[in-house]
Amino acid sequence: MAQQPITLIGGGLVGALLAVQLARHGFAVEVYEKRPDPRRAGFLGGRSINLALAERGLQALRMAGLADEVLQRAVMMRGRMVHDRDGNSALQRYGVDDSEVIWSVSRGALNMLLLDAAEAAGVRLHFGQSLVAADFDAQHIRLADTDGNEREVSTGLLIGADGAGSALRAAMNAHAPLGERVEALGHGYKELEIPSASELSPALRQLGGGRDQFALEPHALHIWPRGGYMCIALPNTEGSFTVTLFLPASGAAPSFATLPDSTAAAAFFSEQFPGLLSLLPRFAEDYDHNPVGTLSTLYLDRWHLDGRALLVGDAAHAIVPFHGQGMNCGFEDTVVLADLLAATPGDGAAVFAEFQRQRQPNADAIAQMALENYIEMRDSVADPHYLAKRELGALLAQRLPSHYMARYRLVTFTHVPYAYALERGRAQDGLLEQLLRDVPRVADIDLDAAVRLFQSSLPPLAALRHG
Ligand code: FAD
Ligand code: 8R5
Repeated sequence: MAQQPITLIGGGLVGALLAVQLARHGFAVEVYEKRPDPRRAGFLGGRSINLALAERGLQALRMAGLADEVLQRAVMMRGRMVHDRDGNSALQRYGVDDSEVIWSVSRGALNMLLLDAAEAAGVRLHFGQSLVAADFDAQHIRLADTDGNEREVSTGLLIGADGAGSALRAAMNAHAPLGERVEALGHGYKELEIPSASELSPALRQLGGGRDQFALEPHALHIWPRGGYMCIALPNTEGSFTVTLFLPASGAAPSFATLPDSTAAAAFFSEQFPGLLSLLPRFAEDYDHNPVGTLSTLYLDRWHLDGRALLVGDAAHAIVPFHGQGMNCGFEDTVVLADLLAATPGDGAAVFAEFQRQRQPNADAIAQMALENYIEMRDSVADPHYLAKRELGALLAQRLPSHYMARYRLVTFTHVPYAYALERGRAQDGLLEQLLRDVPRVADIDLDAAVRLFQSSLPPLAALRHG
């Protein structure tokens, strides 16, 4: 098989999974990863950072034969647990039943599993090798090792999976402008940790029993919506939770600018998140040591340089985190790209152009929906009109599943293109608004008439594939 070898920059989540898929298709793949091998040097002792894995990402893992192994270490999240100011909480299910759930997975563990799979598939991994420059005409890249020593290697087809701050993107952009636009959200985030219940309260350990391992309901994504900002928490397998505070970066209080240290932040938390604060014994250390992360959306006019180099994952389309789809979207990229390359291995230019043609409208759509979901999470989840729409939607989903599926479910539990979910969601939302404008209380709505309205206004839903 005389296929052109492939040079992948970045062995993160997308790079490692793409490497597995390409190697399985018979390509020779080299991966250059900036950081040391996490399986040796380690995520051990570091903070546990988790991500929500949904159907799109799961499907890509399934196709690589890795889904079961990943799910074994994942924590099921059935819905959002919304915590109000008075300390009450209520679960809003994400789907109709336990077949529609998302999964909390450890980034470190997932990355290591993918690297193992890549190596087993014959991929050659090079760690501590950071891309610093690329010569696209001569087909060379320049790499720096962890001591700063540089060397040049010749490349095959170049693919950049080196994340939101992509060095390959910078090199491509210097060669021929990609039309890069970065839109900062203006909000940042900070991570905090809720230890497992047994660590939180040694007394609980004495009582024994696995159920008390978690300080909060483990099978949920927790949200403390507060209007202009919020906290969330995702469960870890060991019984701890990773909490993330999302807040404006600057401007009037509260913002990260007005809460520069844990003293100011503790006063703020005791006012806005008192129940949560009591679960954060290391609040001061976490707040003072963990950096404020930035959030932005990346748009490019071009994802590739003819047939010579292509960007995938966050390097091509970094988005804000509020739909929990960054990794899921990147994993979906890997399946599309590996299939296109396998079908036309000799024509990089055609494959890269076709990849962008297929994926960019969908990347733009999930970028938009992720921005919208921030408003929904921090604000609308507690809004009566929003809850009425949700309730009416749930009734329609039961009565007319051929014509109504909530946008969140289309994004999270199906494989329909993101652009379709965005468009369909708009149309459905317009009809729900229309129904509730005439009859504001869901209980008073004539469901038969609602069903007829949806049937006459919208085509049946596109073929819906569930996992
Ligand atoms: P990355 O995972 O960032 O990997 C890039 C890799 O390239 C890294 O290993 C890096 O070391 C390497 N690299 C960088 N520069 C160079 C260089 N010059 N040379 C060589 N290698 C280089 N998505 C979800 O779907 N669900 C979630 O719940 C979710 N939660 C998130 C939580 C956090 C805290 C963050 C930050 C993101 C979250 N995301 C989530 C988004 C998700 O992490 C990204 O979309 C995903 O990791 C993108 O994968 P990637 O491989 O493109 O980039
Ligand atoms: N990313 C997520 C959702 C949607 C939840 C819902 C939201 C943390 C930096 Cl903010 C966020 C979701 O609509 O009820 N699913 O998965 C993951 C999220 O944030 C991740 C953990 C995150 C970047 C910090």
